Amino acid sequence: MAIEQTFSIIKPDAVERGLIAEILKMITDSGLKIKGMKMIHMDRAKAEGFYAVHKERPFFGELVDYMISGPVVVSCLEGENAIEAYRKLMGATNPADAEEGTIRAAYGQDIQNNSCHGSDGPDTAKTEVAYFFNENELVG
Ligand code: YYY
Ligand code: MG
Repeated sequence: MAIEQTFSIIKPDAVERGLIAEILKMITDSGLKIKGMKMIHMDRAKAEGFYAVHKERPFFGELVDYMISGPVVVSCLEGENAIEAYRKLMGATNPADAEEGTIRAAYGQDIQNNSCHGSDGPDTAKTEVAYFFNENELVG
């Protein structure tokens, strides 16, 4: 299996409730390695660019408002099959549908306040890592 990188966000609802450490522990316990990490507070343009793929969806405006409502922790994760492995660890988009043992089952509040983001494929992983990190910030 290939060593991959993926992109993760610990979203505002989780940061606000003091869950950074708990979520990072689930990530590192799963075997994923943190290559780069920082806490940021996105402005509207940054969040709109990040979620541009959803801009025609009815929830886009609220999603962007939420993503800029507070700080987030962005990271680049690395490991075997990292993209799929991290999607599995996060669980379903709607926490109500997320399997036990996943981040969203443990901490997600509703479909919007679902605590985490993870890239959905190799192309988006590359784009998303590069959208938030310079090469020299991937120090892990
Ligand atoms: O990749 P993932 O985060 O699991 O879901 P997406 O379908 O890419 O949607 C991105 C983001 O948008 C989701 O995490 C919450 C929000 N969202 C929403 O607020 N309402 C929906 N009906 C669908 C998604
Ligand atoms: Mg997605």
